[in-house]
Amino acid sequence: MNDGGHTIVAAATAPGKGGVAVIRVSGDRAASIVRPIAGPMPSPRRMSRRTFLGPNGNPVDEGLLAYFPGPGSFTGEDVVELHCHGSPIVVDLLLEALLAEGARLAEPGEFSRRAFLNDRMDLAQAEAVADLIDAGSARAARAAMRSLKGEFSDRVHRLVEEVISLRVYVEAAMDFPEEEIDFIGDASIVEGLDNLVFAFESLTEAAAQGALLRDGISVVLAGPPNVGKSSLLNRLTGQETAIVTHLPGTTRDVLRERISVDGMPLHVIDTAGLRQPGDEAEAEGIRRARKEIQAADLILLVTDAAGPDVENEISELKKLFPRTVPLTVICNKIDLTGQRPGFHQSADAEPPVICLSALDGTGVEDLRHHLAELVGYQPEAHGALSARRRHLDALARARRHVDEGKRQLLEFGAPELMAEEMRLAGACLGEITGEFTTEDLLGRVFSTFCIGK
Ligand SMILES: Nc1nc2c(ncn2[C@@H]2O[C@H](COP(=O)(O)OP(=O)(O)OP(=O)(O)O)[C@@H](O)[C@H]2O)c(=O)[nH]1
Ligand SMILES: [Mg+2]
Repeated sequence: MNDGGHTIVAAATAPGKGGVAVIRVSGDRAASIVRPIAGPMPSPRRMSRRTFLGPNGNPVDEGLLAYFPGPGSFTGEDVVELHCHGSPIVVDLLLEALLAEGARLAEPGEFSRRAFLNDRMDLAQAEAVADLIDAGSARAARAAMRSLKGEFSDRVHRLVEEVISLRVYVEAAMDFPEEEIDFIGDASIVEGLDNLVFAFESLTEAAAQGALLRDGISVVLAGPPNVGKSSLLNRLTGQETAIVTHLPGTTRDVLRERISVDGMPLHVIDTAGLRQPGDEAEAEGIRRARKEIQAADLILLVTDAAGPDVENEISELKKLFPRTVPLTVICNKIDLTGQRPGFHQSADAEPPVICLSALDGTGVEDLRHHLAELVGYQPEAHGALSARRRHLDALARARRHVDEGKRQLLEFGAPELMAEEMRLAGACLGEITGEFTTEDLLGRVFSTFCIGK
């Protein structure tokens, strides 16, 4: 895909009918490709009214033409935009005409990829454009906007500078071995390392909030049949999404619904009750349920408060769940038992329990709070930065190198190893902004974008 020489074209607006559609052309030949269709270029960044010609030279629409010469354009190349009426037919005809003049259809994310390769924005900013478009809430959009403006990248750069300056300081000292240097007693280095760790923590916190706002978490409702899993799904979504009956084994297909807890997206997944299956369809349902359980961020093990031997049931089912996934027990149907609704934590090693009634809704609010708290979501916090798991992963790896470097220097008195760890930390941070990238990483990032972005 690295044929920067090609001029690319795509509709920048969503497919379908609308008032206006925008076709974007980018590349060295943008102006000459558009000229036969819409005439000579207007003055830069000025709209000019034109008749657009289709593939056979017949007029297909009246619209506006805009010209953004590189390198000051979105992609850094010459960009031309045709604003036509939002008719899928008109858009197709104009695309066909532009392709016939020698443009190539853009791949997903190719405009943004060119913007990145031409230094118009870094990788985290390019991702923030996609996040702004995909934002599921006003808060997620604000977080994306902050990252788009470069707030996230700036903070990553500041970390990189800190890492470099500590490394340079230590390396400079190593160049004068005759002067015995006491790193441990050196207040500026100890303070520098402490500040760095603090900066990592605060940036990770802001990025983690952003990643939660963007991706949310997936919560699987699992448990024996007839305990009220589907009823709880319906209660959470406020709709009759799932079929509920008094018969055990009602749910077979996996049902997914997206809800929001104070702006954080939750993907709630209802599954078949776990038991010895009665028929083939149920067996398949249970197999799918187990697959969802393996992939969950959080499992809600739903139980029937009025059922016999609940304790035993819980301990049997727990064996099926992956140990790494957090588990909360839902004690449902308390309208039948009169138990106190809300959060109960028995012993430390035991999973927390939320008592509720999916039937009348008592205790469901406690469950919402619990979910937000469990993942550390702070609805009131300001300053979330749109971020992805990729960023959190790079931050965590960089942080580990910093911790290790600190240990090497202060515990083992090994400045050269500390310098090396700092170099590695810097490389991890560079992955976020795209200073250190591989073709593979770029492919993964931009292929998730849509065409025309
Ligand atoms: N009293 C009472 N009944 C409930 C409650 N929640 C669910 N039920 C009833 O329990 C029965 C089973 O509910 P479902 O939601 O279908 O249970 P499920 O766990 O999805 O069952 P399967 O899909 O068969 O695994 C239905 O008759 C519900 O009306 C509750 O909180 N209180
Ligand atoms: Mg069900």
